[in-house]
Amino acid sequence: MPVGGLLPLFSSPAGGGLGGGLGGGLGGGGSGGRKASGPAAFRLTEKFVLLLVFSAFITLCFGAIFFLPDSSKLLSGVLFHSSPALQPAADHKSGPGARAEDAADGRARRGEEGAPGDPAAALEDNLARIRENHERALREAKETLQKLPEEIQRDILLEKEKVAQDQLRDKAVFRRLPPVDFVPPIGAVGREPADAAIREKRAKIKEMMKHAWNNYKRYAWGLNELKPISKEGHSSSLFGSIKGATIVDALDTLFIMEMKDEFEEAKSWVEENLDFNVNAEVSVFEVNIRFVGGLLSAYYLSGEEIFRKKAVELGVKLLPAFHTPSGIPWALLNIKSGIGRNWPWASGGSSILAEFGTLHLEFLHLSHLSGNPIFAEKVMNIRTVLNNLEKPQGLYPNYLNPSSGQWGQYHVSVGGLGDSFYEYLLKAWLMSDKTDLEAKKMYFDAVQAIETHLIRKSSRGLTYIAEWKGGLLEHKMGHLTCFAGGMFALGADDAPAGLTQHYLQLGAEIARTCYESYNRTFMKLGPEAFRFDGGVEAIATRQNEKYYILRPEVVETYMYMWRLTHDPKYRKWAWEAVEALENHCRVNGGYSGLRDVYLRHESYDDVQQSFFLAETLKYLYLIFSDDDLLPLEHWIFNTEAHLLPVLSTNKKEVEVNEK
Ligand code: DMJ
Repeated sequence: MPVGGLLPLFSSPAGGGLGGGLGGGLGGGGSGGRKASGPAAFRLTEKFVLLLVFSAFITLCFGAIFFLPDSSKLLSGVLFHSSPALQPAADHKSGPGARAEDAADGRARRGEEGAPGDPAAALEDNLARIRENHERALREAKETLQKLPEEIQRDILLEKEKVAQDQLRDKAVFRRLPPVDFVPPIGAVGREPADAAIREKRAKIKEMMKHAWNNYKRYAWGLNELKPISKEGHSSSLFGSIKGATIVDALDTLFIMEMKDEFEEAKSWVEENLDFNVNAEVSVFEVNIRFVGGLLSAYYLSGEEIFRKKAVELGVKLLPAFHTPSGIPWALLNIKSGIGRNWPWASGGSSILAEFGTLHLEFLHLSHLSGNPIFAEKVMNIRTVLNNLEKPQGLYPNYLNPSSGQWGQYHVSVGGLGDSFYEYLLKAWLMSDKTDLEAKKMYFDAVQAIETHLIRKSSRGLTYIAEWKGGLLEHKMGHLTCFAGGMFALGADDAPAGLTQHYLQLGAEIARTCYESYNRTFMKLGPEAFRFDGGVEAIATRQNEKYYILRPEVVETYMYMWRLTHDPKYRKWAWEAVEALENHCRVNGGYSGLRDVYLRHESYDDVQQSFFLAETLKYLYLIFSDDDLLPLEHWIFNTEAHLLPVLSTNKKEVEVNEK
């Protein structure tokens, strides 16, 4: 039936005027010659009133769709039936004003119901979200209405002032960078090893660094990483549009290997091209450990001002990440707008322990080198929040909500998501010249809880660190977890009474287990994760855990164990790793990760990770160097193996030359 047939009131005898136009138009071509008569014949004024009522009704309907909060979702969900999976990540965006739990909520719904593609679920999902938004808006409006207008105005002014002050303070830090007396580094370059065989091995590792560097320079110069098979640049979203990750990550390795020309060309690139004034959403953790850490390290080794300047400049850019109700920083930050958010997958919109817990060392040095306490204040506040929280069985869960300041999911791990938090507690103690007693206590308390609840021995005697999920153990250990052998050994000297030998032994046992994870593969390189269940020990059982991406943690532990015990087996194991890297990861265009270390033939992932140059090759080089190269009592390695000097007590009064 034509619509015109439903609307006799609007047809006019001549088909002209307003009513005729509308009726004729809607009804199509058939009603033009019909004569209006009887009750349907209205006077002009009546017609006008009716028209007014009708247009008011239409306006109301459209208004509801377009102007109610979240109407865009209503439009896409109701009118266009778009799949939630295809919608923009707006529901995951949790800027300073948004609630982090919204993001997690959205994700949980998707995950549980398998909603993508199911229009009914999508509709329900959208309506629920609209309801939620309405309720929240009402709540907020009610709260605001209870205030006097003067109070509201004052709140707005205060908030504005706070943001402006923060911005000014952040800028001032950079503008007023004070002169600093450069302290010549201790053991920044070492002697040639006396033993010819060791000398040769060390020279081989330097040659590997040259191969990795030259290929990066040739095919990916100025980009973040190299694709050694495709022979082109590789960009990771971790750094947004910040460029040059490999250059900054490699600086200190080039320096200690005395690759002077390469160091100079890297320095020139930093001077001319390293640019942080970009519109980039970055991982605060990754940018801190690689870029801030790499620049600080290059400064402390070379004394070149450009590195201090760039490190502080970048540090300032990261400060808005801390603008959260608890001061626990966001994981992701747009360094132009200063808007932060968390990973959409993180439990309950939480920040991640290993991320916000791995800023401490670099931020203390930023305060040290800028003469401004703001960086140190930010990381000390993280510690305060952590110390005020109840810990389940003395353990630190991996998730902490920055809005509520409360734990998220109870998942504890010394590998991914938790790892470097523990490392930084120990290193904060060591870097403070053993004055930061709070860090020491936190570290040893945490390690004690880890030993009780996570560390186990397999039936054939391999010690491993499992993962803890709300009281249940998953008998899996990640490649990342293997750094812990070195950590236990490094902390052993200061362990509570009588436990020094115990922690050295624990370090050695973890090193052995991780060595086994390498030795039980075809490639003699370790998988991403290995298990101790279903009759296997130190072997990956899941296909998606069989890859190796040039990670350093196992040789990192060998390095500490070698330095602390001089047991020759650590040099032997390290050399086996060198041979495996040469046999399976070296290609014409550099070094590549492997998709499956149990296969007989290499399947390359085609990425030369920047940490291969920053960490893996540096630790290997140190294993075949004398101990006077970067002595452990003077240098702390950040989690990306960048070098930070111990802030010894007589150096604490910043060597600032207030001229
Ligand atoms: C590096 O970026 C750092 O070592 C970090 O702590 C963990 N992941 C990689 C290397 O595996």
